[in-house]
Amino acid sequence: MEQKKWPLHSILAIAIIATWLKTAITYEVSFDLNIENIMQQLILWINPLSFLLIIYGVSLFLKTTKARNRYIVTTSIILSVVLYGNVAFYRFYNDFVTLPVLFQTSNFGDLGTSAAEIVTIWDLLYFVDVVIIVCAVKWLRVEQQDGIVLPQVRRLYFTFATAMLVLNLGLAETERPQLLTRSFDRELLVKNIGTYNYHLYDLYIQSKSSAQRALADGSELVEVSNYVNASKIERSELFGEFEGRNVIFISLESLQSFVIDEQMDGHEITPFLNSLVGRDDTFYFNNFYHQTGLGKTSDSEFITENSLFGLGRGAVFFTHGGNTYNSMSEKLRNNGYFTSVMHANSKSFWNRDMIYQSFNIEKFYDVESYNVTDDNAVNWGLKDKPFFEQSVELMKQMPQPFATRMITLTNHFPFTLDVTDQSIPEYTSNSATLNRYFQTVRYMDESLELFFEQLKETDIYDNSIIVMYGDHYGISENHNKAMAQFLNKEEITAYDSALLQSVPLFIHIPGYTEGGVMEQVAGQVDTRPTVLHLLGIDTEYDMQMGSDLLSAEHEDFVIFRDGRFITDELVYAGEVCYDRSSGEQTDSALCEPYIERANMELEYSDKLINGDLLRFYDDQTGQLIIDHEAAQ
Ligand code: GP9
Ligand code: MN
Repeated sequence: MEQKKWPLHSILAIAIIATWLKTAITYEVSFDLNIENIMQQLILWINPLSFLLIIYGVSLFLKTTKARNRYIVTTSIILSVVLYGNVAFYRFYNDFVTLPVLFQTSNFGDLGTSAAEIVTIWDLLYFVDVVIIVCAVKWLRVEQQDGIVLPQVRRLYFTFATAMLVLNLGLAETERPQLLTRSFDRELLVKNIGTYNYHLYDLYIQSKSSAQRALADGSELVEVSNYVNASKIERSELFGEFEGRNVIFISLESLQSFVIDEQMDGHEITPFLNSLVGRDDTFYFNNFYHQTGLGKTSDSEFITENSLFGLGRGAVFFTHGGNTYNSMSEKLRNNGYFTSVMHANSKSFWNRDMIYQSFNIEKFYDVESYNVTDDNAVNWGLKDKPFFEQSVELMKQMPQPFATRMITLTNHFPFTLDVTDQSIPEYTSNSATLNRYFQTVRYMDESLELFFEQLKETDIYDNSIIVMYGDHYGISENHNKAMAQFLNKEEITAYDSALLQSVPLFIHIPGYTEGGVMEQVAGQVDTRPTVLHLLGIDTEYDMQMGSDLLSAEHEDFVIFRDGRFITDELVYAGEVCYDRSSGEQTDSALCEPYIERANMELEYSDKLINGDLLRFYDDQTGQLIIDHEAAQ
């Protein structure tokens, strides 16, 4: 009796389902993805599907059943290898592989020796779909139809596949707005678009930057270098005054200046920081601005490290993590400092683990270095108080002099806090975000006070400089109405918004007696030369955009990443030139020369990064390395 045959394209359907299920199960058992709600779970389950429909669907363009089956089997093998590669890599590094890492073979040195520990016989299960597909091809009796697949069938098929892709991206966008433009975390990407799509995305990002890099050569550096040299100013009189001191940078999450020395419904918001304002041992800069873009905290780190701007699109930490940089940490390291970053988050967030290698930072105290429990964590992770407490213990172990950057976390959107940690009530406005913000700011302020106290109990405090700065805005323009209410204004205009980008900068120098409130108009690019000079480290050959804030020649001019700027007399925002003191629109000719300079500076900074031009530069001698080979 003639056995009933399976319908046409059964092999395709089996392949899609088998690989889909295998991938979904792999997500569950092999990666630690922190799924927080049903929506995320749903996205995780559907995200392999759109990709698999498309990649296996290519078989529909082949003319014979044999060719189609061969293509499907080959594809399933390749996909299994990719997925398994990820699983093995994840076991070792707790991270997802990126193309640059794949080609940075030195990374795998450690991997080779412990390969035996990583691989087990059970890993063959990662290829189970291949086995199923091969068996189906071999033994299943499927309707055969050679020749081209009907265009209508193909059209229907790919319409469905595209719909799945759009559904996936749409859901991901609601769950994580700006996922692809900000590209902040590999884990989030994998969670939302899946491993396979993630690799395609990574491929796209990398090929774009490699192309720009490949086309660049040292001669492009000449123009940038001329500009940088022409902008150099004399260093401050305090140059070298604090040589040999440790330097502790503290990145104050989402802290804006508008809360400093202010009250909310009669409650002081930042009592501890306020106590430093105007003190002899502290420079407090009240006219200092963040210059970050989409890369938020990571941009602030980038700017502080390199005195260059982040990029206009995406996070430079992610897109150019493998570039050559002459970072501040590297400079400090060359001057005998032990360099580190302390931040209780996963190391791959913002691609930090990778770019810190490019910055030549010796040690990254990431979440693994901290004891995080349900009790001492809130919102994004370890609360600031235990973070500082544990960090002091780690600091005691550091060789001195050291330079470290501590990155706080509690005052992060959505600004949630345990009731027991709330020292002041919520504000009352139409923005729950702003209402809570004051409470988490206050918590951060208290944690800083605690940190200072604990540090004073060690020998570190007296021998350090503590530099604290707000990393970027915390309250976006979506909360303008509530902000206007808090600031007692009718409305928040483009002019106000620009000035609201001010973040505090404190340079606290125990034992110093001539500090005070500083009104220089400045930005995060200026931090590096200022601090290096205090420590007696020269910046003559630094290819960077900042200038010493304490120098008499410092110019009152700060450029934002989006082209806005502020001087002591002007504010340029929303393509309007404002008189700074009145807030009224003024003659645009006054802004013209600054607009030009702002654009030029941003463009030069972009050029350096996109072309990876610092590989053509010797920062010890200020010489350009035009010889290509030398710069590879
Ligand atoms: C994450 C922390 C916050 O590790 O630095 O990043 P953000 O969202 O502020 O850029
Ligand atoms: Mn931040």
